[in-house]
Amino acid sequence: MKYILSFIAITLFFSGCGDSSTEHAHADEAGAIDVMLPENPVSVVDGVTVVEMTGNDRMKFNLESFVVPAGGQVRLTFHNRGKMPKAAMGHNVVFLSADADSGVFATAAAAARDHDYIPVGFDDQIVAHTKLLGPGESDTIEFTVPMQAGDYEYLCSFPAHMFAGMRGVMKVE
Ligand SMILES: [Cu+2]
Repeated sequence: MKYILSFIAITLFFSGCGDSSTEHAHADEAGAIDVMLPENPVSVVDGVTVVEMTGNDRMKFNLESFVVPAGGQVRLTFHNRGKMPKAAMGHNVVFLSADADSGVFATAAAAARDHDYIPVGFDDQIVAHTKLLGPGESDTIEFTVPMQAGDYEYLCSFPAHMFAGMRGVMKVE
């Protein structure tokens, strides 16, 4: 009986942690950095949409989507919260044009190691991108949102990361 009870307790413990594998459940991994992050990763300051994006060793962005006005200005800071070396777990954020095929792009990017996984010849499919970041690094970019409303995919172009879920959608309205 004692054994069964502890089994139930363990099951409850794990199911409790399960799906909430968001930032707070793993705050111990990130330490002080989490404390510095604003509660809302998207805000509007003087008409500019300010986005605080993070990536981690589990190949997750903190944002699956966000909304921006067509033709507006975005200031995005991307921070790699991971600890693994850049060569094994580098991250970037690449915003694609509305008509780009993210699967084709990611496949080409995977072969572009000498260009930090930004494939040559795809400039017309890229709205903006950050640098490829190693652990603890940050990069801030500013870009103008396209005038055309629609869904613009973003992804990490490090090999296999998009397919592992490191992707999202910028919704232009
Ligand atoms: Cu990545």
